[in-house]
Amino acid sequence: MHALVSRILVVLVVSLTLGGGQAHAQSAQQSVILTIDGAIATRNGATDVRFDATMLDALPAYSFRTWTPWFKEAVTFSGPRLQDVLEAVAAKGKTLHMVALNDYAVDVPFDDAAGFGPLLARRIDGKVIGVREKGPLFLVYPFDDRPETRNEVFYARSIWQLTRITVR
Ligand SMILES: Nc1nc2c(c(=O)[nH]1)N[C@H]1C(S)=C(S)[C@@H](COP(=O)(O)O)O[C@H]1N2
Ligand SMILES: [Mo]
Repeated sequence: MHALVSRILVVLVVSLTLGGGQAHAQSAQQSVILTIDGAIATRNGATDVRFDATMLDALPAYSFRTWTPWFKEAVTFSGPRLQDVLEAVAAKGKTLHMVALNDYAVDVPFDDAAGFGPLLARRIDGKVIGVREKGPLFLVYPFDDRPETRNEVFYARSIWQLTRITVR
């Protein structure tokens, strides 16, 4: 089994095992950051996978520093790669329908994950991104390293306050 898949499975099994009591289940419920549903093969809910901070932080962390349209200066984004999150849930599809807390939604081509290496950034300059500052997750492309992403198409895909991905 792929190392990453087995790693996330361990985290899923541990969170399911610990989730026995109702109080525990409730607190786990509150800490859900990202829900993924649709064409996935690994689940920890009936039809979806719910990631909390521990599960996201169990994935390999990547970071890059880049200019973006949203900040005056270059900042360092860090978090798991979109590609690794998709691999962890054994996602297969063509389109990622992404929905934000503010109801903004955008369709991101599945192949962007491997093609450009965007992050599901959870931190900016080392600090967890609050909901008021585009958190808890912000899909960001490495704009400085990949000039072909420096345009409106990719800015529109750069969804912040990301809360749900449906794999289609
Ligand atoms: N959550 C969320 N992400 C979003 C948006 C939004 O409204 N909400 N707007 C998108 C669009 S259409 C673009 S072009 C870029 C830039 O948005 P801004 O110029 O309003 O900052 O962010 C993208 N990400
Ligand atoms: Mo836009």
